[in-house]
Formats: sequence, structure tokens, C-alpha cells
Amino acid sequence: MKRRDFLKSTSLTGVGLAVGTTLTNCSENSKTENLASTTRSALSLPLVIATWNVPNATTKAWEILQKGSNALDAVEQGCKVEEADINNQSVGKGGLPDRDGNVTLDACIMDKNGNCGSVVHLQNITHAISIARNVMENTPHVMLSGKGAEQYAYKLGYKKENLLTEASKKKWEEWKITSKYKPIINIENHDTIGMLAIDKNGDISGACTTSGLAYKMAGRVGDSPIIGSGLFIDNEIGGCVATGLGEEVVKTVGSFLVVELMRQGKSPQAACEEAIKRIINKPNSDYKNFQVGYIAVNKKGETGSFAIHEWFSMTKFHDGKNENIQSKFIIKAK
Ligand code: SD4
Repeated sequence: MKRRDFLKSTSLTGVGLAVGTTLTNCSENSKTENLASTTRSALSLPLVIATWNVPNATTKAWEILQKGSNALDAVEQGCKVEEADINNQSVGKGGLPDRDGNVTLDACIMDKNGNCGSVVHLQNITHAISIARNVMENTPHVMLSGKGAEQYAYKLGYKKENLLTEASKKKWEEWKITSKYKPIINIENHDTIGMLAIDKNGDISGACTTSGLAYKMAGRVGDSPIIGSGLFIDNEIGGCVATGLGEEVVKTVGSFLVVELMRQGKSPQAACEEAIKRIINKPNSDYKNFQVGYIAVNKKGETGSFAIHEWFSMTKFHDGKNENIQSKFIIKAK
């Protein structure tokens, strides 16, 4: 299904209880000018945003935040919804495979203290995001890859699963007839979920999980598990997650760039726009033929999103309202 049709066939959904807290003091140790100014503004909390149209995932995260749990739990649980959804062919179980028919997952997570964990090229385990969280919390490392990550998951008690569903296998078999590899703008293999949440204490966490680009080369890793590229959080400033052609995000360390631009005073929207400009202004950039999108939030709870091409969207659950918001873009779809 084309992204555009997908958007048409899904409506803006979701309701919830608005039990928002008002934040008047973000942090006891305000260290920056930026933060000093945010502490003066009132923010209705909590808040969650995610890449693409993922109302079920943001609802899950919102429910967790409403119960008073922290942003880290919210983003992990929210992402797990998409990982378990076999109809999302870009994430977790049911993800489209690489060109050899193997589903390989990339994921990372980052907390309010700047801790991070990541798994790369993980096979046979649906909930890559939970393994990434375990790497962060229970190992001395930041990243685990391939077999090591898989073995670690088994040690944690996860069971081996076949992630290649019949539907994804069929698509892969159809693809094999021509075996042409070309990133396609805004279709289902661009439904990676990146999620950012601010909890009632004003603390920010983020997560990102994907099966990566469909029919990629065996061993290919994208931006999504790379801290600073697919995701970056600085609890004093804000957070950002990326989606789209990971190779292009990595080249500009996109999410870190967006957070740094916010640190310099840009709004989340302006920071996302600037980071996209960095990609398209590269000499000989082929940006007309690939998609990259960013979503970002700052400590004030302001959000932004921007993409190269039309039809990227952000799902936002705030003040009891779950909305899918179309992003601004550079190039209009034909
Ligand atoms: C990647 N950035 O592996 C991911 C793909 C993606 O929605 O975002 N898909 O390059």
C-alpha cells in the first residue's frame, strides 16, 4: 500500500484523559540559558510524539505516562506496539527482509541521563527495543550486534521467533523477480518508529526501532541504532529521531545536529528544517529520490517535524488528544 493511500485509509484517532501536570520548574540544576528560559514557561505534561501514523503506539505510551510512569518506560512500551504489529512491515515481526530473506532489526534507546543502548542486525527476536534497553541498563556496553545481541536476548529469557511473515515473504519473492534495489519514497518500508516522550517530571527519553530498508544488502545497518544519527536526547535541551534513508541521516549525524541546533536557540521546527537543508545542500545530493524526516521536541514541550518529501507525518499525543500531523516538506508529491 502506498503511504498516501495508507494515510487516506487511516483517520485521526485516539482519545484519552487529560490529566496533564503543569511544569513550572524543569530542573533543579538549570545549567544553560536555554533551560533557564524554559523553566519560565508553563508546559502541560506529559507529551509523546512519534514518526509516521502510529496512533496505537502513542496511545500505549500516553497511557503509561498518565499512570505516572517515566518517559523511558513510555517510549519502550510504545515502540513495542509497532514491533509486535505484523502489519507494520518496517518494524519488528513482519518486517521486510534483506535481499537474502533475513529479517534483521536495528534499535536504540536513550534516557534522561544520557545513557543509551542499542542493538544492531538482531535476528529472531521481535522486541529489539527491549534488548536495547537491557544493553543500556544491564551491560557495560552501548551497542551489541548480530549473534552477540541475539545470544544476549536468549540469556534474558526471550524465545527465538521467525520474524518473516507470509506477507513479507511474498513481497520479498515478488521483489526477487527483478531484484532492483532503489529506496522508494514514503512506502511501507519507511514506517520506522521513532518516539520521544516527556513525562510528568519534565524528563525526556527516546527510542527508535526498525527492520531497516527492505531488501538491503546482508549486514547493512542504518541510522536507527546509531546514537546521534537515528536518535539523540539531551534532557536539558530536547530530543530528535529520524526516519527515511539512514545512509543520508548518518552522513550528517542528523538527530544530534537537530538537538545541537535547539541548544543554539532554534525551535524544534526550525532545527528540523535546518538539518534537512544540510542533507539537500550537499554537493550532488540525490535528495529528489529519497526521503528523510525528523521529529523533535524541546524542553518546553514545543514540537516540530520536517521532511524532504510530502506525506511524512508525526503522531502527537498531548492534552488527551492523539493527532496525526502532516509535516512540512521541501518537495511536493506528484
Ligand atoms: C534505515 N532509517 O534503516 C531506517 C529506515 C526507516 O522508515 O526509517 N524506515 O535507514
